Amino acid sequence: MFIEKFKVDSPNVTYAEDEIRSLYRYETTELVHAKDNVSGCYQWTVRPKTVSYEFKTDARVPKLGVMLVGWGGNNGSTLTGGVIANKEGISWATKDKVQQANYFGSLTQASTIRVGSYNGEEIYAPFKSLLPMVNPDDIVFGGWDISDMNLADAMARARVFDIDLQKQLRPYMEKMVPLPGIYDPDFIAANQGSRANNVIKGTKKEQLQQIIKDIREFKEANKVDRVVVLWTANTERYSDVTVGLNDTMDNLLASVDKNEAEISPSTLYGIACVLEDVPFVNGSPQNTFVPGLIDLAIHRNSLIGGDDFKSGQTKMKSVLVDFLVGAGIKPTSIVSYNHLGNNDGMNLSAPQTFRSKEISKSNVVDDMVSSNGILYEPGEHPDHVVVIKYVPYVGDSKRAMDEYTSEIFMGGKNTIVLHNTCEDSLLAAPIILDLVILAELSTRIQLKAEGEGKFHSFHPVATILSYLTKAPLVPPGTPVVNALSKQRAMLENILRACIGLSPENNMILEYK
Ligand code: NAI
Ligand code: DG6
Repeated sequence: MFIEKFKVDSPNVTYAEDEIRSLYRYETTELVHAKDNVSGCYQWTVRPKTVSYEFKTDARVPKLGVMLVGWGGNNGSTLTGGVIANKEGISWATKDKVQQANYFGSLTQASTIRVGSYNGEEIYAPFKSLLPMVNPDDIVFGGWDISDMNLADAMARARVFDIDLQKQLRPYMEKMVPLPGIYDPDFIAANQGSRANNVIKGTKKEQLQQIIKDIREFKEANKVDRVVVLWTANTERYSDVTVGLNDTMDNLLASVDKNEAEISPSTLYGIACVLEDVPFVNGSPQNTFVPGLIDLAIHRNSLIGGDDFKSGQTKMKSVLVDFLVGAGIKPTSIVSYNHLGNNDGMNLSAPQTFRSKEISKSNVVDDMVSSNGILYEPGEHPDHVVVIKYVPYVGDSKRAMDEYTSEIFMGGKNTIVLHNTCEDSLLAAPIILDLVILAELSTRIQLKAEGEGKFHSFHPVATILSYLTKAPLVPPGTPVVNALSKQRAMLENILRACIGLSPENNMILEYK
């Protein structure tokens, strides 16, 4: 059964107009590896541990402005059009039916959580009913692009939406024109040069100052309370990480002043956001978050998150490999082939930008493999190959083909083959929505563990966004979790904790 909303009735939870508070018992374990006094051998001991936490969530939902870097790209135009269509209640004729706008594919807008059982029935509520969240219909969009094409023409160039929908969206989108962006041909494929007609001139410092000015003016012009910036521009090549250049906050800022060539456009946008205390999320695979930028974000306690939207092939991979390894089956070879014909595919046809994508698509099963020492020797890893080819004809409709070969019982082999065809931007757009909504929400949550005097926000490196990214950015020294079910459980359980609910444990003891 489905319910729209619910309220928690507990002595540990208080709801006020502007704040939700909860007292929460975090049940965890502590591991000890020590010599046993009797046998003299090293042994592992596990001690159950309970830590009391207090959460407080600002319940006042701000008017949110979202500035996309790469606004006029396929993802940017698809997201903008999709939100307008939802807000305006637009429907359009396809060859199959009259289609209504929806937010399918968005965790926050179109998924549910289990609330409990009632009269023998499982009760579910919208994910977004957990805590007060921004309604996507209310988001004001803006942003930058190195191409000056208005959003209506960009939507047509993207060839993602049905033509009847495009016609209805055009009047809303033709007046939307991206601000000039920071263009550095050294960081993206040479084939992108022809669309770069809308660029910020000057030194790196001047470009940085322009981005800061743009954010301030956007905030003022649209009367928004909060801005989130998200990179959905071209994949860049990796930048070199060098001692003295970008390894610390001070060195990075000094390098901007010195106009050092190796400071990438995406890092410049990131610095601008951190300096303005604007959450910044990277939806592409490159190493935007060089150590100096992470250092800066930590010093200023400003949210950063990334990297690279986890939209299709990798999402399947982080489910399938988790299932196989969890079932005691040993994946030994994973071969992932993609072809696509959109501008992203064209940009990725250059070796340096492809390499960024290859890295982020390749490290996505490491945690699952290392979780099973029965199947894998230390350091052993399945062969994992990623191929991406540019095929203009298929446009945004990406083909992803995967072959998983595993060793099963008694030396048997099992090969699973997947073929996925789908508009890439229709997968990415709802993920962008979730990223900005959850990034904003996460800045409204404060917590303190027992013994901590003051409330504090989450660590500025937002691991809470991991479910939505291929290569989750984590604070130094934190384990990376790629398995999709664990990522979702982490996110849902943290939001449940904010309203005093224990993690969903699936035990259903009351029926046993
Ligand atoms: P796109 O190529 O259609 O759009 C990118 C836009 O960024 C272009 O309009 C380009 O002019 C603009 N741009 C390039 N450099 C810029 C800069 N420095 N400043 C401002 N604008 C700049 O690409 P699409 O399909 O929208 O994808 C965007 C990014 O998202 C790509 O990096 C892609 O790899 C990544 N991504 C996409 C996924 C998907 O499913 N669509 C999934 C995972 C990542
Ligand atoms: C080549 O695969 C194009 C890429 O931009 C991907 O479409 C994108 O990274 C999505 O990757 P995945 O693995 O989540 O489907």
